[in-house]
Amino acid sequence: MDVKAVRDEFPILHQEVNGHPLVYLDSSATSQKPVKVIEKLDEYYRGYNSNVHRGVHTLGTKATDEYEGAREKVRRFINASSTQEVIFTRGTTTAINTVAASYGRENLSEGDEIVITPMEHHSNIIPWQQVAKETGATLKYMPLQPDGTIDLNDAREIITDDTKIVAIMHVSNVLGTINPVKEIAQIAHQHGAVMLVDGAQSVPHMSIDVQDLDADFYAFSGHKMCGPTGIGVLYGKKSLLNEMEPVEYGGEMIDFVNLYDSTWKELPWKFEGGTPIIAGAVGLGAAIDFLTDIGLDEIKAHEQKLADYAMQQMEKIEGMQIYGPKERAGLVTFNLSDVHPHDLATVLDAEGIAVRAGHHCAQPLMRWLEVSATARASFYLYNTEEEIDRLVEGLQTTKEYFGDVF
Ligand code: 7TS
Repeated sequence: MDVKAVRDEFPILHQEVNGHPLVYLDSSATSQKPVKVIEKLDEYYRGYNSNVHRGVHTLGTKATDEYEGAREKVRRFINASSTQEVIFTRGTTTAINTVAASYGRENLSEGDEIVITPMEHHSNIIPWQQVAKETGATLKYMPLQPDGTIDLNDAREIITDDTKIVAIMHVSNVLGTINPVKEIAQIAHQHGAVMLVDGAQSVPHMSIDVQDLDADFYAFSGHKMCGPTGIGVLYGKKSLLNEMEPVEYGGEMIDFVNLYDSTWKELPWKFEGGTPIIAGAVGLGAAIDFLTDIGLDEIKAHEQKLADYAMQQMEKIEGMQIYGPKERAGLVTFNLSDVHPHDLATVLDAEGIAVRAGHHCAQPLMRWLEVSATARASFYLYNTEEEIDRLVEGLQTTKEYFGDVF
């Protein structure tokens, strides 16, 4: 992969921040956008902005073709068997909430169990807490190994015939752990449970085949994969989605509306009430083209190299504590002695280096790690080893600045 050529596609990267060339190491929060995506949004708004599925006028037809064309691109990208299984949502959070509010409410009752892990993002915890409270189901946590991985024996133990839903992240946004979701889905299915995978941190970085994983639901966000904000995807198996009630009611999702009752459109529109996220979907389609042209395997290999290099360099720094397993996705979460991560991120920002600091929307995981917060450097296809060198220099500067805690 020619990283320089890739970087040329991202206008935002070519700027100075606080007098230094920007080093953007916060792609797990949101990725930057290539020219192709920016231009696609521009083309949409300048050329054929119009509502979809409604009129017969030319712009409306073009917008509908582009919107539905983007759905087909998503289908191919994750190897869903049909576009009926691809529902556009606002993001991962909305996708998971949709499953909890629809499938969860309809299929859970007292005595049933939902299994998640302590490493989940809040958006894969709270919807299950809420639906458990509403239905009387019990929320259970699969334990983690000391290095932040899942032992399949623990999965076999905690998933039982009482389990109705297993909801697990594919890649941890904090630890970088790559979870064995295919194997866990198999265990879930042996017990008649359905498996939801939070793919927010996997889809942007590795090739995903939902049929091979045999996930029943798979959720992800466009903005973390070079697409616009405000668009995401809920993949679901047709047999399950067909049985589920919509969560939002209104225009676009109906077939017939009578005074006291109505019927719904077929999949996937049944779950897309209201004017859909047209520009977002069209932009996501362009992001998928961009990522596919480069190749997900190339992207994964590049990030792997960066993560290995970052770990190697960072481990040499005295007072460095890195969290998570050795085998990891392209991110490094850490603390530097007793420097508060927010102070650390502020010093790095003064050097033009953007990292995330805080609890990363994973407070239960912070408690499991016995910290209140951490810093995180996350990598994507446009990052370089030179940028990691800049990070390491920045961390040395931080040490000098807060010398008294070392
Ligand atoms: N699941 C995981 C694993 C995530 O990392 C995130 C966002 C979400 C769900 C929610 O995605 P959204 O697009 O619906 O907001 N993670 C992060 C992060 O690590 N830093 O900022 C957002």
